[in-house]
Amino acid sequence: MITKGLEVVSQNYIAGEWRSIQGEGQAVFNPSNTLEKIGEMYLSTAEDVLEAVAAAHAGFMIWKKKSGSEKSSYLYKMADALEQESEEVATLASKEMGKPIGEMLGEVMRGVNLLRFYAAEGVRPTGEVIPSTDADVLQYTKRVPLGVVGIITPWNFPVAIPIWKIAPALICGNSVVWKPAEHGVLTATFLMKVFEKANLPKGVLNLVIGKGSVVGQTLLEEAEIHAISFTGSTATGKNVASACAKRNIKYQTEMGGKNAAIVLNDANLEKTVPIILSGAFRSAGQKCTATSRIIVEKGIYPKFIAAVQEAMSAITVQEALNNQAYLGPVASKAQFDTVSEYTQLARKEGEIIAEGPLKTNQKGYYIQPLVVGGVSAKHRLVQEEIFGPVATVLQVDDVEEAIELCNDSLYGLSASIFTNNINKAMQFIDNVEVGMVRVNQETSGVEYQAPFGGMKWSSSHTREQGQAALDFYSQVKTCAIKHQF
Ligand code: UN1
Repeated sequence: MITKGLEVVSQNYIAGEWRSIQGEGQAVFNPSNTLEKIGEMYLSTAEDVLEAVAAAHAGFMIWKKKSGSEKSSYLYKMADALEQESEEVATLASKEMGKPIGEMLGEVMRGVNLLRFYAAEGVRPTGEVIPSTDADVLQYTKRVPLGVVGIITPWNFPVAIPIWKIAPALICGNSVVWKPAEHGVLTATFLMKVFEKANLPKGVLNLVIGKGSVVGQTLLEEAEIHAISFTGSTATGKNVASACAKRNIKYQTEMGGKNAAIVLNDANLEKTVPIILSGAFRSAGQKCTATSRIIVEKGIYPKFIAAVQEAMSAITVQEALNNQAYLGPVASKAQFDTVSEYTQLARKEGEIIAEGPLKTNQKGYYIQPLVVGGVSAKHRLVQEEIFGPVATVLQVDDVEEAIELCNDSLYGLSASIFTNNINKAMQFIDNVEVGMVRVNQETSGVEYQAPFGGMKWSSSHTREQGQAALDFYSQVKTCAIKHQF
């Protein structure tokens, strides 16, 4: 059982069985109300990881023999089970990491859609026929699985990110060992409980709860795996990449962002401002795609600032299960401390252009959303990923300067421009150094059927979601058959 009273207890799922994790449990508290205990987290050892990997090898031997349509039917069952339990999953996830329930329900549905999208891939073409120079040779390609894939996921999308890695990994014929972030372990345990209903063969999908320094490190350095897909901080992503490169294991890292939204003089402010604030403050800014730099052309700057100030006064900061919450708390004490350092820096070295309400009537990790100006383009607030509800504003002379500032970043995940001038929008699309470019749209919330990923230090230049994900979770075999021999 994963529940003890009303609380959830983290467990491993290995070789088709639930395993209690030995050792001392740690209480998990609700970030919206730190007096409310919601469960207990137990942490695995390196042996648990090796056992899960051994189970995944056995699972792979069975799974790789399944036809595409057989794998497909398992994924459809996973989707149906998740859809049925969507409210329970969303409620637990909101309680565990503080994302408002409305947004979390949307995230769970994104998970359902991702499962169905990849289920359908089971019956789509996986290769091509390439004419040979010899008329009696049939030459073609086929995608084959990698083997056992390690999946390391963050806490900020505790449902959608695991699914957008697990679903393509499975449909390509791999088995999986999944290590979720510590602030998402209860959701991960519950999600696995839901997926158990699909009755995947034993060992095909395994869950190991634990610390990055133990579980993650064992996966990276000791376990016999064939690939790692990681989403998290750039610092950890660098370690993942170098550990995998040393072993020649295929890897994919999705890391930070410092995403800019450009507002040109002709922008429709009534529509633009709500989109920018949504990008900056929903999920309390804890998205790698969050809007964290707002670059405004000088002709519209005063009007834009006035509109932002007005809109910010309507933002609500509430506990995650409150339907009225525009944003909830940040996910954890560690997150609260890091983001608070940036808000203090903003108050000391910047000029506060607008601030949202401060929630004081409850004990939780609430941070007052801030729009900050008065800092140079090289300032830490403009260059470093904050991962909290803080956005900085810069003023520019024209679109050329806006694009230059937008590109003045280590990161290159997503960027938006707000304008109805097609020439300037195209100039932006052609010159901006990011993986996801948007016109009159938020920097976050890329659709699941489209490729997701960044340039520069935002990703390992691979792409997730959509059909692009299949490139990572499979390898191409070129086959040539000589007949009339
Ligand atoms: C989104 O913008 O819809 O970790 C998803 C992250 C990203 C996911 C963003 N990999 O925040």
